[in-house]
Amino acid sequence: MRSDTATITDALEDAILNVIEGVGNINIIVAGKTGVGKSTLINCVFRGELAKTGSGKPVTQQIEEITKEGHPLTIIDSKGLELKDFQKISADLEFFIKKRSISGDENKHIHAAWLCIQESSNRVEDAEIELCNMLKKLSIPVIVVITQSMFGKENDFITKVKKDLNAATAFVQVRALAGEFEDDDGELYKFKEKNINALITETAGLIPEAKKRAFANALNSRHQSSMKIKIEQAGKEVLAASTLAAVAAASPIPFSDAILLVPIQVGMLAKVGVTFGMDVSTSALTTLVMSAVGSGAVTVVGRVLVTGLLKMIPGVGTVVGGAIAATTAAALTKALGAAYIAVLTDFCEKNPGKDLDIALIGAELKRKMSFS
Ligand SMILES: Nc1nc2c(ncn2[C@@H]2O[C@H](COP(=O)(O)OP(=O)(O)OP(=O)(O)O)[C@@H](O)[C@H]2O)c(=O)[nH]1
Ligand SMILES: [Mg+2]
Repeated sequence: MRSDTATITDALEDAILNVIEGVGNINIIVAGKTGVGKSTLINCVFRGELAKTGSGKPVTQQIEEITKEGHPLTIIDSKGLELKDFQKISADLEFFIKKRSISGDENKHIHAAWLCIQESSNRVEDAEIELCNMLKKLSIPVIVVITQSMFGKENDFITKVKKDLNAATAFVQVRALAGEFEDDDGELYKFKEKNINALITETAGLIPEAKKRAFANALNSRHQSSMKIKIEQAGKEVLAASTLAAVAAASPIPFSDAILLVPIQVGMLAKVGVTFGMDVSTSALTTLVMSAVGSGAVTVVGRVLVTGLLKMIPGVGTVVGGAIAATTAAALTKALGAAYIAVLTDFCEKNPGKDLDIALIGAELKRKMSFS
C-alpha cells in the first residue's frame, strides 16, 4: 500500500468524502411576524450571511427553506404570523415538519425552533401561542427569542410572554444589531448586540451529539460562545483521531509505514477545519489538506508529517527501533491536531466573523510544525 500512490490518493479522497458525509445537516425553524428581525438574527448568529446570500426555496407563500452550498444548516423561515390566515401557515408548517420527521433521513429532521417576538410589539398573538403549542406537540423544542430588545430586563411583557408561551423550553431577549437612539433632548444612546451568546448556548443544548460538528461549522466565529463550541468540538475530533491512530499502531508500525496514519490525520484535519467553519465541499477540504501538509507527491506526505511531528514530541527525536508505537502514533496525531486548533483559533480571533483563509491557515500550520 505504501508505495502505491493511486491507493493513497484514493485513501485521502475517501477520508475527505467520509468527513463530508459525516457532517450531516441541521434544520432550524425561525418563525415570527413579518419584520421582527428574523433575517438579521440569522445573519448575526450564523456564518456566511446565510439569510442574505443563501438561496430561498419557497415551500408556501409564507414558508421558505434557506440553504447555501457548503453550509450544513437549513433555515426554515416562516413569517406572516400576524396575518388573518395564520392558521393556514401553522397547518402548512405542521405538514412540512411531519413530512420531514417521518423521513428515514435524519438530516431532514427539525432540531429546534426560534419563535421570534419583537419586544416593542408588547403583545402575544394567538398565532404565536398556537404555533408554540403545535411545535411542542411535535417534539420540536422552542426557544422564544424576544427581538430588538432595548433593555434586556424582565418586564411585564416578558412575564406575559413566559406565561402565554409556557410550552417553550427557553426565553432569550436579544439585540442582533448595534444601533443608536437620540431622545427629544438630543441625548444619544448607543446599543450594542445583546445576548447572542446566550441564544447560541441555548440552541447548542438542543443539537444532538452527532450533529454538533455541523452546528459548530454553521456558527459565526465573531461570538465568544461560537468559539467555545468550535474549540470544544475540535478537541473531541482530535481525541477521536488520536485514539484511532493508537489502534492503527497497536502493533508497532515500521517508520516507512507511518503513512498508514495519514488518512486518519487527514480526516482529523478536515473535521477540525469543518468544525471551525470551512465550507463542507470536496474542493475546500482537499485544498485544506494539501495546503496543510504539502502539495507534492502524496506518498511523501506521511513521512513529512511524521518527521515534522516527531520533532515536536520531547524525547522522541528519532524513532526507536525504526518503528512507531501506539503511544507515539497517538501523540503525533494529538500534536498535529492541537497545532491546527491553535492556528485556526488565532485566525478567528484576529479575523472575527470572516471566512477562513485556507491557504494562509495551511501555511501557518506548516510553519508551526516546521514542515517547510
Ligand atoms: N436596531 C435594531 N434593528 C433591528 C434588529 N433586528 C432587526 N432590526 C431591523 O428590523 C428590520 C427588519 O429586520 P429583518 O431581519 O428583515 O426582519 P424579518 O423578520 O426577517 O422580516 P421578514 O423577512 O420581512 O419577515 C430591519 O430594518 C432590521 O435592520 C435589532 O436587533 N436592532
Ligand atoms: Mg426575513
